[in-house]
Amino acid sequence: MSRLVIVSNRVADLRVSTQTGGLAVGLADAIKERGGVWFGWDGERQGVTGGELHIEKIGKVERVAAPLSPEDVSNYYLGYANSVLWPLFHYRLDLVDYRPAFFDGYMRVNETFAGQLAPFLAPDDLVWIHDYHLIPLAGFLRRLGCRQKIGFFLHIPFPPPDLLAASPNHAELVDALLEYDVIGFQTHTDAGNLKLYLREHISAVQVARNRFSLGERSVLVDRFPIGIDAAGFAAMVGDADEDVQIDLMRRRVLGRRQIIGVDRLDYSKGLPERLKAFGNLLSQHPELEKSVTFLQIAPPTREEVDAYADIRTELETLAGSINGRFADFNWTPIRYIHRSVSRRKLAPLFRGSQVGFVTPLRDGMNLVAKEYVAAQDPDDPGVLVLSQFAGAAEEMRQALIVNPYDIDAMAKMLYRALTMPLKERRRRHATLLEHVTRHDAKAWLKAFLAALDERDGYPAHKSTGTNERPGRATAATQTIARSHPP
Ligand code: ADQ
Repeated sequence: MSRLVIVSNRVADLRVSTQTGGLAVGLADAIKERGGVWFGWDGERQGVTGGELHIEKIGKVERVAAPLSPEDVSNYYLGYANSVLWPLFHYRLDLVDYRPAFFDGYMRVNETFAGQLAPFLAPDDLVWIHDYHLIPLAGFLRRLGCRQKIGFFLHIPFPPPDLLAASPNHAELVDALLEYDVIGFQTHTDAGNLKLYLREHISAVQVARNRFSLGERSVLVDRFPIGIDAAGFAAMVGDADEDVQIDLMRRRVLGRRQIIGVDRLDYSKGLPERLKAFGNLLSQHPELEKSVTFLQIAPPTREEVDAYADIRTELETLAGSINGRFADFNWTPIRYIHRSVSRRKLAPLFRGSQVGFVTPLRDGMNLVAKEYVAAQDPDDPGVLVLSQFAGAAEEMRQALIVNPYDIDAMAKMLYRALTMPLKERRRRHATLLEHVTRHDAKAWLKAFLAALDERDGYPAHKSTGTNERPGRATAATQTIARSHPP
Protein backbone atom coordinates (compact mmCIF):
# COMPACT_ATOMS: atom_id res chain seq x y z
CA MET A 1 0.00 0.00 0.00
CA SER A 2 1.36 3.44 -0.94
CA ARG A 3 2.21 5.96 1.72
CA LEU A 4 -0.23 8.77 2.20
CA VAL A 5 0.71 12.42 2.17
CA ILE A 6 -1.94 14.77 3.50
CA VAL A 7 -1.74 18.51 3.16
CA SER A 8 -4.18 20.79 4.92
CA ASN A 9 -4.03 24.45 5.83
CA ARG A 10 -3.43 23.64 9.50
CA VAL A 11 -1.39 20.57 10.24
CA ALA A 12 -3.38 18.26 12.50
CA ASP A 13 -2.32 17.37 16.00
CA LEU A 14 -1.77 13.66 15.53
CA ARG A 15 -1.44 12.93 19.22
CA VAL A 16 -4.99 14.07 19.95
CA SER A 17 -7.73 11.87 18.58
CA THR A 18 -10.70 14.23 18.94
CA GLN A 19 -10.45 17.59 17.30
CA THR A 20 -12.88 20.39 16.77
CA GLY A 21 -13.12 21.22 13.12
CA GLY A 22 -14.25 20.00 9.78
CA LEU A 23 -11.36 17.74 8.84
CA ALA A 24 -12.31 14.16 9.69
CA VAL A 25 -10.44 12.50 12.48
CA GLY A 26 -10.45 9.38 10.28
CA LEU A 27 -7.70 10.96 8.20
CA ALA A 28 -5.35 10.78 11.15
CA ASP A 29 -6.09 7.08 11.55
CA ALA A 30 -5.52 6.39 7.86
CA ILE A 31 -2.19 8.11 7.78
CA LYS A 32 -1.05 6.38 10.96
CA GLU A 33 -1.92 3.03 9.41
CA ARG A 34 -0.27 3.58 6.00
CA GLY A 35 2.57 5.79 7.10
CA GLY A 36 3.39 9.06 5.39
CA VAL A 37 3.51 12.78 5.92
CA TRP A 38 1.04 15.38 7.17
CA PHE A 39 2.08 18.84 6.07
CA GLY A 40 0.50 22.19 6.88
CA TRP A 41 0.80 25.60 8.49
CA ASP A 42 1.77 25.50 12.18
CA GLY A 43 -1.04 27.96 13.01
CA GLU A 44 1.33 30.55 14.52
CA ARG A 45 1.23 34.13 13.30
CA GLN A 46 4.73 35.40 14.03
CA GLY A 47 6.96 33.16 11.91
CA VAL A 48 8.90 33.59 8.71
CA THR A 49 7.40 32.18 5.52
CA GLY A 50 9.81 29.55 4.17
CA GLY A 51 11.50 29.41 7.58
CA GLU A 52 12.53 26.36 9.54
CA LEU A 53 10.04 23.49 9.55
CA HIS A 54 9.00 21.79 12.75
CA ILE A 55 9.22 18.06 12.07
CA GLU A 56 7.89 15.48 14.47
CA LYS A 57 7.98 11.73 13.93
CA ILE A 58 4.94 9.91 15.30
CA GLY A 59 5.11 6.19 14.50
CA LYS A 60 5.27 5.88 10.71
CA VAL A 61 4.16 9.48 10.18
CA GLU A 62 6.13 12.67 9.82
CA ARG A 63 4.20 15.70 10.97
CA VAL A 64 5.64 18.73 9.22
CA ALA A 65 4.57 22.15 10.44
CA ALA A 66 5.47 25.21 8.37
CA PRO A 67 5.66 28.77 9.72
CA LEU A 68 4.09 31.82 8.09
CA SER A 69 4.92 35.49 8.45
CA PRO A 70 2.30 37.89 9.87
CA GLU A 71 2.01 39.45 6.40
CA ASP A 72 1.26 36.08 4.79
CA VAL A 73 -1.22 35.08 7.49
CA SER A 74 -2.96 38.30 6.65
CA ASN A 75 -2.86 38.01 2.85
CA TYR A 76 -3.08 34.26 2.33
CA TYR A 77 -5.21 33.03 5.24
CA LEU A 78 -7.37 35.93 6.39
CA GLY A 79 -7.18 37.59 2.98
CA TYR A 80 -7.53 35.45 -0.10
CA ALA A 81 -8.71 32.23 1.57
CA ASN A 82 -11.21 33.70 4.01
CA SER A 83 -12.15 37.08 2.58
CA VAL A 84 -12.32 36.05 -1.09
CA LEU A 85 -12.67 32.30 -1.61
CA TRP A 86 -14.81 31.50 1.44
CA PRO A 87 -17.53 34.08 0.68
CA LEU A 88 -17.29 33.51 -3.10
CA PHE A 89 -17.64 29.74 -2.79
CA HIS A 90 -20.55 30.22 -0.37
CA TYR A 91 -22.34 32.35 -3.01
CA ARG A 92 -21.78 35.57 -1.01
CA LEU A 93 -20.37 37.95 -3.60
CA ASP A 94 -21.53 40.83 -1.40
CA LEU A 95 -18.94 39.85 1.22
CA VAL A 96 -15.96 39.30 -1.09
CA ASP A 97 -13.14 41.70 -0.25
CA TYR A 98 -10.92 41.37 -3.28
CA ARG A 99 -7.42 42.87 -3.17
CA PRO A 100 -4.54 41.98 -5.51
CA ALA A 101 -2.15 41.67 -2.53
CA PHE A 102 -4.33 38.85 -1.17
CA PHE A 103 -3.97 36.80 -4.33
CA ASP A 104 -0.22 37.42 -4.50
CA GLY A 105 0.10 36.25 -0.89
CA TYR A 106 -2.02 33.19 -1.65
CA MET A 107 0.18 32.17 -4.57
CA ARG A 108 3.40 32.97 -2.67
CA VAL A 109 2.44 30.79 0.28
CA ASN A 110 1.36 27.89 -1.95
CA GLU A 111 4.61 28.12 -3.90
CA THR A 112 6.63 28.17 -0.67
CA PHE A 113 4.71 25.21 0.74
CA ALA A 114 5.36 23.25 -2.47
CA GLY A 115 9.10 23.89 -2.18
CA GLN A 116 9.08 22.77 1.45
CA LEU A 117 6.95 19.69 0.87
CA ALA A 118 8.62 18.32 -2.29
CA PRO A 119 11.74 16.89 -0.53
CA PHE A 120 9.49 14.76 1.69
CA LEU A 121 7.77 13.02 -1.22
CA ALA A 122 8.61 9.50 -2.37
CA PRO A 123 7.78 8.49 -5.98
CA ASP A 124 4.86 6.19 -5.09
CA ASP A 125 3.18 8.40 -2.52
CA LEU A 126 -0.47 9.28 -2.87
CA VAL A 127 -0.77 12.99 -2.19
CA TRP A 128 -4.10 14.30 -0.90
CA ILE A 129 -4.51 18.06 -0.65
CA HIS A 130 -7.42 19.54 1.28
CA ASP A 131 -9.50 22.59 0.78
CA TYR A 132 -9.66 26.04 -0.70
CA HIS A 133 -6.50 27.39 0.92
CA LEU A 134 -4.34 25.12 -1.19
CA ILE A 135 -5.85 24.97 -4.69
CA PRO A 136 -2.61 26.01 -6.48
CA LEU A 137 -0.36 23.60 -4.55
CA ALA A 138 -0.40 20.75 -7.10
CA GLY A 139 0.58 23.11 -9.91
CA PHE A 140 3.60 24.33 -7.97
CA LEU A 141 4.56 20.75 -7.07
CA ARG A 142 4.34 19.76 -10.76
CA ARG A 143 6.71 22.58 -11.62
CA LEU A 144 9.19 21.12 -9.19
CA GLY A 145 8.99 17.80 -11.04
CA CYS A 146 6.59 15.96 -8.71
CA ARG A 147 4.69 13.41 -10.75
CA GLN A 148 2.89 11.61 -7.93
CA LYS A 149 -0.83 11.02 -8.08
CA ILE A 150 -2.28 14.14 -6.46
CA GLY A 151 -5.88 14.47 -5.37
CA PHE A 152 -7.79 17.49 -4.14
CA PHE A 153 -10.87 17.56 -1.94
CA LEU A 154 -12.92 20.70 -1.51
CA HIS A 155 -14.73 20.71 1.84
CA ILE A 156 -16.84 23.74 0.99
CA PRO A 157 -19.29 24.37 -1.89
CA PHE A 158 -18.12 25.16 -5.43
CA PRO A 159 -20.10 27.95 -7.10
CA PRO A 160 -21.75 27.98 -10.55
CA PRO A 161 -19.61 29.35 -13.43
CA ASP A 162 -21.25 32.78 -13.48
CA LEU A 163 -20.50 33.36 -9.82
CA LEU A 164 -16.99 31.99 -10.09
CA ALA A 165 -16.34 34.28 -13.03
CA ALA A 166 -16.89 37.25 -10.72
CA SER A 167 -13.50 36.53 -9.20
CA PRO A 168 -10.68 38.21 -11.13
CA ASN A 169 -8.59 35.04 -10.68
CA HIS A 170 -11.07 32.40 -11.72
CA ALA A 171 -9.01 31.31 -14.73
CA GLU A 172 -5.94 30.71 -12.58
CA LEU A 173 -8.03 28.84 -10.03
CA VAL A 174 -9.56 26.49 -12.58
CA ASP A 175 -6.22 25.97 -14.33
CA ALA A 176 -4.70 25.11 -10.97
CA LEU A 177 -7.46 22.60 -10.24
CA LEU A 178 -6.73 20.85 -13.53
CA GLU A 179 -3.24 19.95 -12.29
CA TYR A 180 -4.81 17.36 -9.97
CA ASP A 181 -5.57 13.79 -10.94
CA VAL A 182 -8.78 13.71 -8.90
CA ILE A 183 -10.89 16.74 -7.99
CA GLY A 184 -13.33 15.73 -5.26
CA PHE A 185 -16.42 17.61 -4.12
CA GLN A 186 -19.06 17.06 -1.46
CA THR A 187 -22.10 17.01 -3.74
CA HIS A 188 -23.39 16.47 -7.28
CA THR A 189 -24.19 20.18 -7.40
CA ASP A 190 -20.58 21.20 -6.66
CA ALA A 191 -19.04 18.67 -9.06
CA GLY A 192 -21.66 19.70 -11.62
CA ASN A 193 -20.67 23.37 -11.28
CA LEU A 194 -17.03 22.63 -12.17
CA LYS A 195 -18.10 20.39 -15.04
CA LEU A 196 -20.31 23.17 -16.35
CA TYR A 197 -17.40 25.62 -16.20
CA LEU A 198 -15.12 23.15 -17.98
CA ARG A 199 -17.67 22.53 -20.72
CA GLU A 200 -18.69 26.15 -21.16
CA HIS A 201 -15.39 27.97 -20.81
CA ILE A 202 -12.52 25.65 -21.46
CA SER A 203 -13.89 23.28 -24.08
CA ALA A 204 -12.31 20.42 -22.17
CA VAL A 205 -13.36 17.15 -23.71
CA GLN A 206 -15.61 15.13 -21.46
CA VAL A 207 -14.65 11.53 -22.15
CA ALA A 208 -16.88 9.95 -19.50
CA ARG A 209 -19.48 11.14 -17.01
CA ASN A 210 -16.78 12.20 -14.56
CA ARG A 211 -13.68 12.39 -16.68
CA PHE A 212 -12.23 15.21 -18.74
CA SER A 213 -9.44 14.75 -21.21
CA LEU A 214 -6.58 17.25 -21.15
CA GLY A 215 -4.53 15.92 -24.02
CA GLU A 216 -2.22 13.25 -22.70
CA ARG A 217 -3.82 13.04 -19.29
CA SER A 218 -7.27 13.22 -17.85
CA VAL A 219 -8.79 14.41 -14.60
CA LEU A 220 -11.55 12.82 -12.58
CA VAL A 221 -14.21 15.22 -11.28
CA ASP A 222 -16.48 13.49 -8.80
CA ARG A 223 -18.42 13.72 -5.58
CA PHE A 224 -17.19 12.10 -2.39
CA PRO A 225 -19.62 13.14 0.34
CA ILE A 226 -17.76 13.26 3.63
CA GLY A 227 -19.01 11.18 6.56
CA ILE A 228 -18.44 11.07 10.31
CA ASP A 229 -17.22 8.38 12.66
CA ALA A 230 -20.84 7.52 13.42
CA ALA A 231 -20.15 4.60 15.74
CA GLY A 232 -17.49 6.54 17.67
CA PHE A 233 -19.77 9.55 18.06
CA ALA A 234 -22.74 7.43 19.17
CA ALA A 235 -20.51 5.75 21.75
CA MET A 236 -19.96 9.12 23.43
CA VAL A 237 -23.62 9.74 24.28
CA GLY A 238 -23.46 7.75 27.49
CA ASP A 239 -20.56 9.80 28.79
CA ALA A 240 -22.40 12.96 29.80
CA ASP A 241 -20.48 14.89 32.43
CA GLU A 242 -22.17 16.23 35.52
CA ASP A 243 -23.36 19.61 34.29
CA VAL A 244 -24.91 18.14 31.12
CA GLN A 245 -26.67 15.47 33.19
CA ILE A 246 -28.04 18.05 35.61
CA ASP A 247 -29.28 20.14 32.70
CA LEU A 248 -31.00 17.10 31.16
CA MET A 249 -32.65 16.13 34.42
CA ARG A 250 -33.86 19.64 35.06
CA ARG A 251 -35.50 19.81 31.65
CA ARG A 252 -37.07 16.39 32.11
CA VAL A 253 -38.60 17.42 35.41
CA LEU A 254 -39.90 20.66 33.93
CA GLY A 255 -41.14 18.86 30.79
CA ARG A 256 -39.10 21.18 28.64
CA ARG A 257 -37.98 20.22 25.17
CA GLN A 258 -34.84 21.54 23.51
CA ILE A 259 -33.99 22.62 20.00
CA ILE A 260 -30.22 22.58 19.40
CA GLY A 261 -27.91 24.31 16.95
CA VAL A 262 -24.11 23.87 16.93
CA ASP A 263 -22.00 25.81 14.47
CA ARG A 264 -18.86 27.86 14.17
CA LEU A 265 -20.04 31.47 14.29
CA ASP A 266 -20.01 32.01 10.54
CA TYR A 267 -22.30 34.03 8.27
CA SER A 268 -22.77 30.97 6.06
CA LYS A 269 -24.53 29.09 8.84
CA GLY A 270 -27.78 31.10 8.73
CA LEU A 271 -27.80 31.87 12.45
CA PRO A 272 -29.84 35.13 12.47
CA GLU A 273 -32.52 33.50 10.30
CA ARG A 274 -32.57 30.57 12.70
CA LEU A 275 -33.08 32.76 15.76
CA LYS A 276 -35.83 34.68 13.98
CA ALA A 277 -37.58 31.43 13.05
CA PHE A 278 -37.54 30.37 16.69
CA GLY A 279 -38.95 33.79 17.67
CA ASN A 280 -41.73 33.30 15.08
CA LEU A 281 -42.49 29.86 16.50
CA LEU A 282 -43.03 31.39 19.93
CA SER A 283 -45.23 34.16 18.49
CA GLN A 284 -47.35 31.69 16.51
CA HIS A 285 -47.63 29.14 19.33
CA PRO A 286 -47.91 30.86 22.70
CA GLU A 287 -48.70 27.45 24.20
CA LEU A 288 -45.04 26.54 23.67
CA GLU A 289 -43.82 29.24 26.03
CA LYS A 290 -41.85 27.74 28.89
CA SER A 291 -41.99 24.31 27.29
CA VAL A 292 -39.31 24.73 24.58
CA THR A 293 -35.84 26.25 24.69
CA PHE A 294 -33.38 26.84 21.91
CA LEU A 295 -29.72 26.13 22.70
CA GLN A 296 -27.34 27.63 20.15
CA ILE A 297 -23.65 26.89 20.58
CA ALA A 298 -21.52 29.06 18.30
CA PRO A 299 -17.82 29.49 19.09
CA PRO A 300 -15.97 32.39 17.47
CA THR A 301 -13.81 31.94 14.38
CA ARG A 302 -11.80 34.28 12.13
CA GLU A 303 -12.68 37.27 14.25
CA GLU A 304 -10.12 39.45 12.48
CA VAL A 305 -12.30 39.39 9.35
CA ASP A 306 -14.89 42.19 9.53
CA ALA A 307 -17.82 40.08 8.34
CA TYR A 308 -17.36 37.82 11.38
CA ALA A 309 -17.42 40.65 13.87
CA ASP A 310 -20.63 41.90 12.19
CA ILE A 311 -22.41 38.56 12.47
CA ARG A 312 -21.49 38.30 16.14
CA THR A 313 -23.02 41.67 16.93
CA GLU A 314 -26.14 40.84 14.92
CA LEU A 315 -26.63 37.56 16.71
CA GLU A 316 -26.14 38.96 20.19
CA THR A 317 -28.65 41.72 19.49
CA LEU A 318 -31.20 39.26 18.11
CA ALA A 319 -30.85 36.77 20.96
CA GLY A 320 -31.20 39.65 23.44
CA SER A 321 -34.31 41.03 21.78
CA ILE A 322 -36.08 37.64 21.49
CA ASN A 323 -35.21 36.79 25.08
CA GLY A 324 -36.33 40.26 26.19
CA ARG A 325 -39.67 39.71 24.50
CA PHE A 326 -40.46 36.21 25.75
CA ALA A 327 -38.34 35.41 28.81
CA ASP A 328 -39.88 34.91 32.22
CA PHE A 329 -38.16 34.77 35.59
CA ASN A 330 -37.87 30.98 35.35
CA TRP A 331 -37.48 30.57 31.56
CA THR A 332 -34.97 31.92 29.06
CA PRO A 333 -36.08 30.89 25.57
CA ILE A 334 -32.68 31.19 23.84
CA ARG A 335 -29.48 30.03 25.45
CA TYR A 336 -26.61 31.27 23.34
CA ILE A 337 -23.14 29.93 24.12
CA HIS A 338 -20.32 31.71 22.37
CA ARG A 339 -17.54 29.19 22.96
CA SER A 340 -16.35 25.76 21.98
CA VAL A 341 -17.81 22.70 23.72
CA SER A 342 -16.00 19.36 23.89
CA ARG A 343 -17.28 16.54 21.70
CA ARG A 344 -17.89 14.50 24.85
CA LYS A 345 -20.42 17.12 25.89
CA LEU A 346 -21.84 17.61 22.41
CA ALA A 347 -22.94 14.00 21.89
CA PRO A 348 -25.14 13.85 25.05
CA LEU A 349 -26.43 17.37 24.34
CA PHE A 350 -27.55 16.23 20.87
CA ARG A 351 -29.16 13.15 22.37
CA GLY A 352 -31.05 15.20 24.93
CA SER A 353 -32.42 17.60 22.28
CA GLN A 354 -35.71 16.86 20.54
CA VAL A 355 -34.87 18.89 17.43
CA GLY A 356 -31.54 19.33 15.61
CA PHE A 357 -31.81 22.71 13.85
CA VAL A 358 -29.22 22.83 11.05
CA THR A 359 -30.00 25.60 8.62
CA PRO A 360 -26.93 26.99 6.84
CA LEU A 361 -27.53 29.37 3.94
CA ARG A 362 -24.89 27.34 2.12
CA ASP A 363 -22.63 24.56 3.43
CA GLY A 364 -20.25 22.07 1.84
CA MET A 365 -21.67 19.16 3.81
CA ASN A 366 -22.40 19.99 7.48
CA LEU A 367 -21.19 17.34 9.86
CA VAL A 368 -23.42 18.51 12.69
CA ALA A 369 -26.46 17.16 10.81
CA LYS A 370 -24.84 13.71 10.73
CA GLU A 371 -23.64 13.91 14.34
CA TYR A 372 -27.13 14.80 15.53
CA VAL A 373 -28.56 11.70 13.84
CA ALA A 374 -25.79 9.43 15.14
CA ALA A 375 -26.39 10.59 18.72
CA GLN A 376 -30.15 9.90 18.85
CA ASP A 377 -31.86 7.11 20.74
CA PRO A 378 -33.35 4.92 17.96
CA ASP A 379 -36.36 4.13 20.16
CA ASP A 380 -37.19 7.76 20.84
CA PRO A 381 -35.25 9.85 18.34
CA GLY A 382 -35.28 13.58 17.80
CA VAL A 383 -36.04 15.22 14.46
CA LEU A 384 -33.50 16.83 12.15
CA VAL A 385 -34.57 20.08 10.49
CA LEU A 386 -32.09 20.60 7.67
CA SER A 387 -31.42 23.37 5.15
CA GLN A 388 -31.86 22.47 1.51
CA PHE A 389 -28.56 24.31 0.91
CA ALA A 390 -26.43 22.08 3.15
CA GLY A 391 -24.56 19.46 1.15
CA ALA A 392 -25.99 16.94 3.61
CA ALA A 393 -29.48 17.57 2.20
CA GLU A 394 -28.49 15.75 -1.00
CA GLU A 395 -28.19 12.54 1.03
CA MET A 396 -30.42 13.08 4.07
CA ARG A 397 -33.82 13.28 2.43
CA GLN A 398 -35.61 11.89 5.48
CA ALA A 399 -34.82 15.04 7.44
CA LEU A 400 -37.38 17.86 7.39
CA ILE A 401 -35.87 19.92 4.59
CA VAL A 402 -36.31 23.70 4.79
CA ASN A 403 -35.43 26.82 2.86
CA PRO A 404 -33.26 28.74 5.37
CA TYR A 405 -34.28 32.10 3.87
CA ASP A 406 -37.96 31.39 4.49
CA ILE A 407 -38.30 32.22 8.17
CA ASP A 408 -42.00 31.55 8.38
CA ALA A 409 -41.65 28.12 6.76
CA MET A 410 -38.82 27.29 9.20
CA ALA A 411 -41.03 28.20 12.15
CA LYS A 412 -43.74 25.90 10.79
CA MET A 413 -41.22 23.11 10.29
CA LEU A 414 -40.02 23.50 13.88
CA TYR A 415 -43.59 23.08 15.03
CA ARG A 416 -43.97 19.99 12.87
CA ALA A 417 -40.76 18.55 14.32
CA LEU A 418 -41.88 19.21 17.89
CA THR A 419 -45.25 17.55 17.32
CA MET A 420 -44.17 14.65 15.10
CA PRO A 421 -45.60 11.29 16.18
CA LEU A 422 -43.15 8.74 17.53
CA LYS A 423 -43.77 6.31 14.67
CA GLU A 424 -42.81 8.86 12.02
CA ARG A 425 -39.79 9.98 14.05
CA ARG A 426 -38.56 6.42 14.26
CA ARG A 427 -39.12 5.74 10.59
CA ARG A 428 -37.27 8.85 9.46
CA HIS A 429 -34.45 8.38 11.93
CA ALA A 430 -33.90 4.70 11.04
CA THR A 431 -33.29 5.59 7.37
CA LEU A 432 -31.02 8.51 8.26
CA LEU A 433 -29.01 6.49 10.76
CA GLU A 434 -28.54 3.65 8.32
CA HIS A 435 -27.15 6.13 5.79
CA VAL A 436 -24.88 7.98 8.21
CA THR A 437 -23.49 4.71 9.54
CA ARG A 438 -22.90 3.12 6.15
CA HIS A 439 -21.41 6.24 4.55
CA ASP A 440 -19.10 7.10 7.42
CA ALA A 441 -15.67 8.73 7.50
CA LYS A 442 -13.92 5.47 6.68
CA ALA A 443 -16.09 4.87 3.62
CA TRP A 444 -15.37 8.42 2.41
CA LEU A 445 -11.66 7.99 2.83
CA LYS A 446 -11.64 4.63 1.11
CA ALA A 447 -13.65 5.89 -1.85
CA PHE A 448 -11.41 8.92 -2.40
CA LEU A 449 -8.13 7.03 -2.06
CA ALA A 450 -9.36 4.23 -4.32
CA ALA A 451 -10.28 6.76 -7.01
CA LEU A 452 -6.87 8.42 -6.68
CA ASP A 453 -4.99 5.14 -6.69
CA GLU A 454 -6.72 4.06 -9.90
CA ARG A 455 -5.56 7.10 -11.84
CA ASP A 456 -2.77 6.76 -14.39
CA GLY A 457 -0.70 9.50 -12.82
CA TYR A 458 1.16 12.38 -14.37
CA PRO A 459 2.97 11.48 -17.61
CA ALA A 460 6.66 10.94 -16.83
CA HIS A 461 8.00 12.99 -19.74
CA LYS A 462 6.01 16.09 -18.97
CA SER A 463 8.16 19.17 -18.78
CA THR A 464 8.17 21.03 -15.50
CA GLY A 465 9.98 23.99 -14.06
CA THR A 466 8.44 26.82 -15.99
CA ASN A 467 8.04 30.15 -14.27
CA GLU A 468 4.50 30.56 -15.50
CA ARG A 469 1.65 30.16 -13.07
CA PRO A 470 0.50 26.59 -12.59
CA GLY A 471 -1.79 25.29 -15.28
CA ARG A 472 -0.90 28.01 -17.78
CA ALA A 473 2.16 26.58 -19.41
CA THR A 474 2.14 22.85 -18.86
CA ALA A 475 1.65 20.59 -21.82
CA ALA A 476 -1.51 19.26 -20.23
CA THR A 477 -3.30 22.52 -20.31
CA GLN A 478 -1.89 23.79 -23.58
CA THR A 479 -3.76 21.12 -25.47
CA ILE A 480 -7.19 22.46 -24.63
CA ALA A 481 -8.77 25.51 -26.10
CA ARG A 482 -9.30 28.16 -23.46
CA SER A 483 -12.05 30.65 -23.52
CA HIS A 484 -12.26 31.69 -19.90
CA PRO A 485 -14.74 34.51 -19.48
CA PRO A 486 -13.04 37.87 -18.89
P1 ADQ B 1 -17.23 23.50 9.12
O1 ADQ B 1 -17.67 24.74 8.43
O2 ADQ B 1 -16.37 23.70 10.29
O3 ADQ B 1 -16.51 22.47 8.14
P2 ADQ B 1 -19.17 21.35 9.97
O4 ADQ B 1 -19.28 20.38 8.87
O5 ADQ B 1 -20.46 21.59 10.66
O6 ADQ B 1 -18.64 22.78 9.54
O7 ADQ B 1 -18.13 20.79 11.01
C1 ADQ B 1 -17.97 21.38 12.24
C2 ADQ B 1 -17.40 20.38 13.23
O8 ADQ B 1 -16.99 21.10 14.37
C3 ADQ B 1 -18.42 19.36 13.68
O9 ADQ B 1 -17.78 18.15 13.92
C4 ADQ B 1 -18.95 19.96 14.97
O10 ADQ B 1 -19.37 19.02 15.94
C5 ADQ B 1 -17.75 20.70 15.49
N1 ADQ B 1 -18.21 21.89 16.19
C6 ADQ B 1 -18.91 22.92 15.72
N2 ADQ B 1 -19.17 23.80 16.70
C7 ADQ B 1 -18.64 23.31 17.81
C8 ADQ B 1 -18.57 23.75 19.17
N3 ADQ B 1 -19.16 24.84 19.59
N4 ADQ B 1 -17.92 22.99 20.04
C9 ADQ B 1 -17.36 21.86 19.65
N5 ADQ B 1 -17.38 21.38 18.40
C10 ADQ B 1 -18.01 22.10 17.50
C11 ADQ B 1 -16.16 22.45 6.76
C12 ADQ B 1 -17.29 22.76 5.77
C13 ADQ B 1 -18.45 21.81 6.00
C14 ADQ B 1 -17.97 20.38 5.88
C15 ADQ B 1 -16.76 20.14 6.76
C16 ADQ B 1 -16.17 18.76 6.53
O11 ADQ B 1 -17.71 24.10 5.90
O12 ADQ B 1 -19.48 22.06 5.07
O13 ADQ B 1 -19.00 19.50 6.29
O14 ADQ B 1 -15.75 21.09 6.50
O15 ADQ B 1 -15.88 18.54 5.19
